Amino acid sequence: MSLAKTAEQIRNMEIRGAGKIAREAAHALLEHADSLPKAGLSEFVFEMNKAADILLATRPTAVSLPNAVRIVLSGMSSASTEDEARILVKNQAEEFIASSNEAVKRIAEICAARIKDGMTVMTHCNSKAALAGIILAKEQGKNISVIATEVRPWNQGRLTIQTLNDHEIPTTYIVDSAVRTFMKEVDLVIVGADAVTVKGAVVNKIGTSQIALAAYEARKNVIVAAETYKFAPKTVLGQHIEIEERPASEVLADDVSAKLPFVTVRNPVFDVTPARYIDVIVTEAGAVPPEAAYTIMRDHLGFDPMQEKL
Ligand code: RUB
Repeated sequence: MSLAKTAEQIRNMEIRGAGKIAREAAHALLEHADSLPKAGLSEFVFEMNKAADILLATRPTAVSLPNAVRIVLSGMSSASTEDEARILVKNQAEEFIASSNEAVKRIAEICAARIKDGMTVMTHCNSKAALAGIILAKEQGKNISVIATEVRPWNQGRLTIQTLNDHEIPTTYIVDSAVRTFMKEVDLVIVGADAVTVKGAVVNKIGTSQIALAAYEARKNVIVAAETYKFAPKTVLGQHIEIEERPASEVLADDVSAKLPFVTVRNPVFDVTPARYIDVIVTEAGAVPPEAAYTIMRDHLGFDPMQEKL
């Protein structure tokens, strides 16, 4: 598949979920590096940076995307030949994809250890990392059940209940606005992340912060399953995570909106859950308190704020 096609699929959400977006972007860069005709090192670097920009322009919120692009292309311009740069990029892409898949497995083990026999887990949206932990707990023989939300307007909850059903996990499917009503039946909330800021705030699918508030009120723990490449170093430099706002037509059809000239539809697709509502963030490097976000960026993303351009 061409890089432009991958970018299009990320934009239109055929490829979605922060981890998958990162792995597919790495794969697209690998294939792109392979497909470029021999034209010298500087031309190769120019073309790869152009490709990176195309991928980065697709969706603004999931920081896994810029982190993956940076990891895959790092050191490319310091290579001595075009061949060396090409091999470097391809190797780094393969390593990133493999380590991303391994990270999800490790996160699943840690999350599963937190899921005890008899628990009811609430999850929101469709997070591979969060689901991997729930599925593993079931495979370990624990008698668990799940409450999964619908996730308006894209209904990612349908994907989640399909997966849970495939694994024969008893699941209750609820509309997003029923979260607080059902919180008393919940023992643990597990969600994924699109970005974690230096303050330990978690950016995830819209509605996550309401679930976290309801869980806090009911004294239920919220666990975030997030690979280390979901942490956003740019927040150390004072930048904010941009919250993607998608077309109004995803919420209300254009012909309906057209008849309601005084109504404006807003469709932000992520929200921010402050650190105080989160128990732990489970990464492949272990479960850490949200307050440890900076340490994760420094130790696992090789981020040195003194070396970064503002
Ligand atoms: C997906 C979403 C997921 C995170 C984590 O939003 O919010 O919870 O991306 O997913 P969208 P994963 O459907 O808009 O991409 O754990 O699979 O990386």
